[in-house]
Amino acid sequence: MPPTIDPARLRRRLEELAQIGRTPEGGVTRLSYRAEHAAAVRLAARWMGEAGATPGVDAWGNLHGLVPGAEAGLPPVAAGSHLDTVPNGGIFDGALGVVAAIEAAQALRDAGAHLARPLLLLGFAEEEGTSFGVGCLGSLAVVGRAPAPETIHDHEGVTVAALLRAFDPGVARVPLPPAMAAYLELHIEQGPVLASRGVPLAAVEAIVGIERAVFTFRGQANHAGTTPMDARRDALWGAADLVAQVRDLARGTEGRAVATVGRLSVSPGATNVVPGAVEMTVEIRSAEVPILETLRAAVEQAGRTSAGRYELGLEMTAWRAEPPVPLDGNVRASIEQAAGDLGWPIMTMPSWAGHDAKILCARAPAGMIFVPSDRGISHSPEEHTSWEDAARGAQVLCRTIERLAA
Ligand code: HGY
Ligand code: MN
Ligand code: MN
Repeated sequence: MPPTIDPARLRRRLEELAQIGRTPEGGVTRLSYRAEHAAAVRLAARWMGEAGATPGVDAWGNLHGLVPGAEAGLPPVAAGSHLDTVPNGGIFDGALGVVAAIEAAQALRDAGAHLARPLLLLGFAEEEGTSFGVGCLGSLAVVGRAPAPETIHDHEGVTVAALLRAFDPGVARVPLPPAMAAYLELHIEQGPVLASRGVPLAAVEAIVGIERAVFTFRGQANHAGTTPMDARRDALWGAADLVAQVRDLARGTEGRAVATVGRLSVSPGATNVVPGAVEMTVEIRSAEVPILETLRAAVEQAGRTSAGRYELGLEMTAWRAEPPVPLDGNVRASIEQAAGDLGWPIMTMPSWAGHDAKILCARAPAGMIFVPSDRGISHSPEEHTSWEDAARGAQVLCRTIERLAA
């Protein structure tokens, strides 16, 4: 019997994991290093044990589990994704890749598959960048690129170092094994392509570049009634102009870039006070470096123009830039062959979402498998992938691992 994943167990586990951090709207909020994350790590570690892996948590809260290989001294094939979510996110983003990797390990063991290589199961912390403004923090730590934990903090000023000291999921503290022969990640597409084309699978060819900066406009808080319109230095006027400029500049690239102002905070934030300061995030994404460079410069210029128009101060943080990354051609070929072995159609496409796989490329040949997102929705309680599509992705992951680890 070829290794066959158990769709019912996959669904049952994803639904159980989805209860951790459940929101009233039916979404999930699982922020790294808080209680929900510790509970998710504990649960996934138990499942890893049931699949024959020895679980551990590294110094950055990354969960890992090693299944021994038949031959000594070979670096493992790694498979997983992230356990954190955006606020009120969906139940598949990240979680599917972690649970499917565990499911694949269990199917391979139950079928007595002969894997020469060990299998390393992974559940990264802090991929979303929600809490500390650094995306893929857990996987950056694995490849030695994380900022020092005492230098990054959440919006209440609590440092990652302090949160890590208090983070105790009840799993042995063990460093991650250093080497990997390959890294595989099953993930929902989070966009509309597969669903609209009726294709059940994709092998990802590249992951877009993502650049983020914070713009702060400073004007003068003042009385909303007694301050004439021509005597105001309203910080929100500058920010509002920049929001529109960011939209128009990205639209002007005709699909070659996207840009988002995802967080904007007005202070003092009272109905009867002219805004004195506005802090807003700007994020741009493209698969093409020249586009990113041109867009970054144009956004900065738009910010300066808006600030000058309304006599505002403007502070811009340095852009935190992750360049576009091609994924490994051989790993992608193994994914396509695995889908072929199983008789399923598969296409190739870029990822407009960032993923831990982009970071792991620095450590090992990396590949990603996408399954469809219904209506292309993600980072929302409405995020949904059919259980049949989820199981199909897990089966292709299992077959790909078998190919790479045999
Ligand atoms: O933002 C992203 O692209 C990913 O979902 N963290
Ligand atoms: Mn994700
Ligand atoms: Mn996400």
